[in-house]
Amino acid sequence: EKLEKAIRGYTFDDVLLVPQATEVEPKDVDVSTQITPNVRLNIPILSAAMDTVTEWEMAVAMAREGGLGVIHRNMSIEEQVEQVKKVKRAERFIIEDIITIKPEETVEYALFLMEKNDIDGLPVVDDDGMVVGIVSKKDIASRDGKLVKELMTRDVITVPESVEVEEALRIMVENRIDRLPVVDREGKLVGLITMSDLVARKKYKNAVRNENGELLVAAAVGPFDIRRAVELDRAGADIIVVDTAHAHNLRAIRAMKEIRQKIGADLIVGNIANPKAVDDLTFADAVKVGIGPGSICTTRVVAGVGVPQITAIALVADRAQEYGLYVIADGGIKYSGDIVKAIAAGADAVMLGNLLAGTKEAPGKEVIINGRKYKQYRGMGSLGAMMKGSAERYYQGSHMKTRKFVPEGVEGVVPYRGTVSEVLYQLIGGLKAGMGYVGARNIKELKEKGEFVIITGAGLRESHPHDIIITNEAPNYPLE
Ligand code: RVP
Repeated sequence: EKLEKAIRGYTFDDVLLVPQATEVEPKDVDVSTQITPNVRLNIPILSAAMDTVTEWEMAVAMAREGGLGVIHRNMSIEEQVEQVKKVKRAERFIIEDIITIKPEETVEYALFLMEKNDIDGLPVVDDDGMVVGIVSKKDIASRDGKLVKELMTRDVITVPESVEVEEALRIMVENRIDRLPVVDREGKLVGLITMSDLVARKKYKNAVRNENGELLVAAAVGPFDIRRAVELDRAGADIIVVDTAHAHNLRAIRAMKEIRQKIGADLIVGNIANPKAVDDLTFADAVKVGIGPGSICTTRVVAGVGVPQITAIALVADRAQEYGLYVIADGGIKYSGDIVKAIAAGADAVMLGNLLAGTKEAPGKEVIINGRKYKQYRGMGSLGAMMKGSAERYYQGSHMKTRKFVPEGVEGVVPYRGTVSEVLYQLIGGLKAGMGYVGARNIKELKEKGEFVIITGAGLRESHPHDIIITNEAPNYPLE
C-alpha cells in the first residue's frame, strides 16, 4: 500500500518541453524575474552559496550581468560582512575613500600622490576638511616649486550627498569637469564622483543595483546563526538566505523566525523538496528547492532521501503560489535547457553551482590535469568543506568536537569555463531560445505555458548528439 501511494518523480533528463505556436523571437523575450518582494533580477540566475562558487568577485560579476550572488558562510562573520561590503563598494558612484591634498603642499607632492594612486586630480581641503579647491594633472604639469594653492582651481563645483547619478553626470558634462566633490551641509568633503567611474558603470547595462547605485548581493547564514544574519543585514545584504540541507527541521524553523524578525532584508529559506514544508515556511519571502540534485551531492545515496528535481520544483511551486512565495530551483542544472525546464516547472529563478564553479571569478583553486585547466569544486557537505565549518548545514558536529563527519558531498574539479559573462551569455541564450519555442514572452508566461512530455531513456539518447565523434566542442555543450 505504501508503494501504491508513492508518486512518480521526474528530473531534468526525464522531460522535455513541447514546442508551441509562437510569435515570440528569442531576441525579444524578457528574462527578468522577481525573486523576493524587493528584489527583481534581470536574469533568473543566482550563484550558489558555496566556498568554491561565491565570494565577492563572483557576486560582483553576477550582479553586473543582472543576476545575484549568494556569498557563502564558510568563513567568520567579520569576513563575510567584509565580502558583502566589497560588493557594495564595487560600483558605488560616490567614492568615500578619497585621496586629498592640503593647499600648502607642493606641486611635486601632488603629482607624486596622483602617480602613486593612478588618478588625475585631487580635491584640496583645509585643516577643517572644507573643500577649498581642486587640482588636476593638467593644471600643474611642469610647474615645479609652486604650491598647490597657487595653481588650484578655486571655484569648485560641489554637490550634496543626496545627488543622484544622472544629476551628477549632467553637472559634469555641462561644466566640462571630470571630478565632482561631494560635501556635507557645512561644506566638508565626504565623497568624490568621477567621470571615469560613471563611464564604467554604463558598461553594465543589465546590472542590478539598489537606489544608491550599489550592486545587489545576498548572503547565506545558518538557521541558528542569528548574529550573522543581523550583521549581514546591517552590512547591506539585500537578501539573507538561510542555507541548510533540510529547512523543514522544526527546531531550525523556530530559529529562522527569529532571524526574520531581526532583519530588514528579504529572506529566502531552503532547501526543501516536499510541498508540506512550504506550509511551515510561509514567514519567508521565497523558498529554495532541491534535496539531493546537486552535482556534488551524495545525500540521496548516503541518506536515501530526496525528490527528483522537476517533480520537487513542480510540487513546491504549486504550494508556494498559494501563499505568494517565490521559488528558486537549486541544483542539478547541467545545460541551459535545464534552466528552461526548471522555470517551466514553476521556478522563478535557478541557482547554479557546477556551471559557475569553473569560471575565472569563482574562488576555487585552478589546477592543470593532462594539460587542461580545471577549477576545484566541492560540496558544502564534503569532508573538506565540513572540516572548514559547514558541518552544521547538515546538522552535524557544529562545534567541531569530534571531527568525525558523515559527508553528504564530494570534492573534485570542473573544466575551466572562462568568465561569468561568457558562461551566462550561453545560458541566457539557451533560455531565450527555449522561450521562443514555447511562445513565452517573459518568465511568467514560461511558467504558465510550459508543457512537458515525459521521455524514455531512448528519448534522452536521441536528445543528445549521437552517432558522431564531436571534433569541435561547442561553448554550450561541454564534452566532459
Ligand atoms: P549544482 O549546480 O548541481 O552543482 O548544485 C549546487 C547546489 O548543491 C548548491 O546550491 C547546494 O544547494 C547543493 N549543495 C552544496 N553542497 C552540497 C553537498 O555537499 N551535498 N550540496
